[in-house]
Amino acid sequence: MFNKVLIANRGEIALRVIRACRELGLQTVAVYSEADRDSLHVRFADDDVCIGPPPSRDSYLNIPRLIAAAEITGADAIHPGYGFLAENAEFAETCAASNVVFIGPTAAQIRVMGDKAAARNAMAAAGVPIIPGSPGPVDDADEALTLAREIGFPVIIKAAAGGGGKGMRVARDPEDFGRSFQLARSEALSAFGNGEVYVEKYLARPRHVEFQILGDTHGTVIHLGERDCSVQRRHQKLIEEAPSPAVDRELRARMGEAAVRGASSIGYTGAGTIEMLLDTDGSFYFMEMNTRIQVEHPVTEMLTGVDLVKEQIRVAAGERLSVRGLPAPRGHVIECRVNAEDPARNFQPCPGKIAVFHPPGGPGVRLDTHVYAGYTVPPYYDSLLAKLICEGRTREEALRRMQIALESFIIEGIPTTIPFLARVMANPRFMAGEVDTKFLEREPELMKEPVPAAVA
Ligand code: MV4
Repeated sequence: MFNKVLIANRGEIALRVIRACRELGLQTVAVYSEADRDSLHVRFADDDVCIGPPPSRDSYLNIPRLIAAAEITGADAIHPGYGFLAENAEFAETCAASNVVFIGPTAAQIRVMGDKAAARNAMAAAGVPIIPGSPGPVDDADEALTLAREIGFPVIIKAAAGGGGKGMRVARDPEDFGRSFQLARSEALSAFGNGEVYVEKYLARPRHVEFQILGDTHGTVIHLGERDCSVQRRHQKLIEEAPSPAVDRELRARMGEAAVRGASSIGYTGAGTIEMLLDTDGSFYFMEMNTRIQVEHPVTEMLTGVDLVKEQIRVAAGERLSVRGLPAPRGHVIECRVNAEDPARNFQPCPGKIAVFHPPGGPGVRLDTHVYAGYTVPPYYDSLLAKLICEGRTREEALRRMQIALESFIIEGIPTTIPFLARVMANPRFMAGEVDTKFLEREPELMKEPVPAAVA
């Protein structure tokens, strides 16, 4: 087992990893930019290193500085968290070359899953259902149109180097195709420096259902059930829940078996997530594989009782998984991401000083946050303030606890998405579990602050 772990991240996930390290009796090293000097992850770590000015490229994304921080503090492992360098194969390789263990999968596994077309092919080879589409990238418009006709319209054109919804264009019919194809290619080229695109059958109202995977270096690969992440805005997940209202035991077994088969086919080690699209007819298809711990990992932790971050650390140290399979499900879990954004102003980020902070609590309530009264949210990084997770014996109980927790969650000094989240939790379609990836598109009034009732 390691002696000292450097957390190459900030915010709530840095605190989360520090907690897991402390439970395992490991020393911790925090790295921080000048903007994060007063952050709690610096305060709670055993050691800390300032790695540069606020811009991420000069701090949290700066590989030489992170490796140097590990060397001067004697860290023998690095946990990348999520975002930043968590899925950067070069970082994983540089750690290995510097004799620092990268807590995550191998660079090769990161690389293959980072190329969306290569990932599709790897999954297809493992017999995982993939969305009907082109066998690989297509660069000729006429060839692509012929493929689209074979697949059947509507089709979606996706960037091979893309992901997270960037560089995607839907073509409704042959007349629409040429323009959509060229637009997707030019967007992919400008966004990723790689204009390669591929064509898929377009699913009109899919759910985003993802399976949590754990693999160790002794050949064991398991899944820990699914999370339904369909409530998204511009491909940013806002609300996640488990189990999915649309997945029953039989479907869970089939999807889970496919997810494990896909991960096993590349000998996956560590924590990972197989993202799938679940169509309205119950058919499911591989979408992407994330080779990191995800923001929404607490949903699975609260449903299964498995500490995913401790599992990551144990696996990286060569130990076996401490869980052998999916524990008997217990109840229901919902997570809301609380962001420093203003729903009334198109969710624009609102950094600034938090004047008042009162966290919710009570049975079944977990809050993962790094903020506190007096903390100043910096403008340089993502706007996540906290993850509020509520569990219950039933979905109704988890939902009720979430509604009450949101009402008692006080943050003053900056706008937050709490009022918006409270509206979603009271929305009849959400309460009925009738959501898919277009849910927010169909409920535009959720984005608007209700006009205060006229004073009589
Ligand atoms: C799709 C799709 C429908 N059909 N692919 C969005 C981001 C990236 N992960 C892939 N995405 C989609 N791919 C086919 N063939 C719809 C989406 C999609 C989506 C997927 C999951 C969660 C939210 C979404 C929002 C818009 C579109």
